[in-house]
Amino acid sequence: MKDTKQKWFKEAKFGLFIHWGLYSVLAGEYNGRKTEHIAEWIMNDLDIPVDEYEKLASQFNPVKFDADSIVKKAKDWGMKYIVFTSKHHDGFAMYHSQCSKYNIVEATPFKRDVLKEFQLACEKHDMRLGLYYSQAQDWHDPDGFIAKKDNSGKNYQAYLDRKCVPQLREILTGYGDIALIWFDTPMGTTLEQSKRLVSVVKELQPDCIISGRIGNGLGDYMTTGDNFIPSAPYEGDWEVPATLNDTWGFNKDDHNWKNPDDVIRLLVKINSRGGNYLLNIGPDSLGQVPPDSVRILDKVGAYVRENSEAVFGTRMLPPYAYDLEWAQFTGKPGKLYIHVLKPQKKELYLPNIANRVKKVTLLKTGGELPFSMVASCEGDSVVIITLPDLLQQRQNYCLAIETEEDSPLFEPLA
Ligand code: FHN
Repeated sequence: MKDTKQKWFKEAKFGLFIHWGLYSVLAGEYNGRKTEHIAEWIMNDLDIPVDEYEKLASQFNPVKFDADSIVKKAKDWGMKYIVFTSKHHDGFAMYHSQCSKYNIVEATPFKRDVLKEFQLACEKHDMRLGLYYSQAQDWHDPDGFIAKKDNSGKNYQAYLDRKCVPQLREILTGYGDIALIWFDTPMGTTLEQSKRLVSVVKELQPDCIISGRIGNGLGDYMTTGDNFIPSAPYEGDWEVPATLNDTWGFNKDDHNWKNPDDVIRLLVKINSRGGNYLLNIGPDSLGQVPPDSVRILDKVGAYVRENSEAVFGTRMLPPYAYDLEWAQFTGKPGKLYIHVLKPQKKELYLPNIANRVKKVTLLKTGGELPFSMVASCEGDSVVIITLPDLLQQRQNYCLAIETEEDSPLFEPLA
């Protein structure tokens, strides 16, 4: 079982992933060819030569970028941490690196250190800042790994010494408190090499936690596959990295946006199984967050704000808890939250709820709802909650069931 020993991560439940880099200039298309894969992989998937891809830097001038407004939005959406791509697989540093000129300050007309701007905005808005760093894949450095290509003849250790470790030191010393380092795609990283990366992180920032994708089982928490939700509750600290459409980096042709109602469901489903939801935005080449991402997250954020008690600090529910079409459940000791996600008629029937219910309220207002307990013919107790007229046929609201402190939230099925 993974344990970050960091209360903030255990209680966070909702974070913002930001994939932003040179690939946003291409937005999924290079020389008339469109990528069919995630847009930040376009260099690899369309075999763009390094010297051609490098030229994108001279076109990257994201004058609409505003770290403050993005962080403020994340705060409004109820997110508790941000993870920003300081360097993705393309090898381009989105901060002022001293050990590679291939960075946003020295190689672009923009010349601004966007990581510094994120740091200051996060400090201002009391938001934790985590950094994605692609430790193994680096398609720019001749010795970095490249997925799906021939990596024989590469001296990965030389790349680690020359670029990866020095850059890690830079991001861990120049940008204030870093809440976590989000390593990704370890590929051929050996156990010894992973251990070295861990020791660099912990030596510089002992409280900084490390994603599961450092490889070799060393992360402080489990990172699931992209958009993958474990089918049952999972003990310990973990996180689901997820997209709002089918790409991480900006793709002008990807309009397969998730429905906000589905995103709310996914959030509380992940929370009820014990995990955090790290949801992505991919700003465009001007630094603008796609309006569809804002539209979806505004709606999700409104739900999270109204029902924050039923999201933050919730604990994993037992495996026999419900997973219903019309409702998802989250809980804390003495409290069970019913997220009603589909319109219901006058009464809610909840079998197998632990039977020492003290009170049922509408979480948003605190208003009490009438309820009764009856024994089903199978012998277990059923809680029946009567919905007031104004809640009937409505969706996306949350009810709180208060039980005796030591009462289990659900009765195991007989
Ligand atoms: O290859 C990356 C991908 O571009 C993206 O960064 C995701 C986020 O989880 N991680 C890798 C694929 O799993």
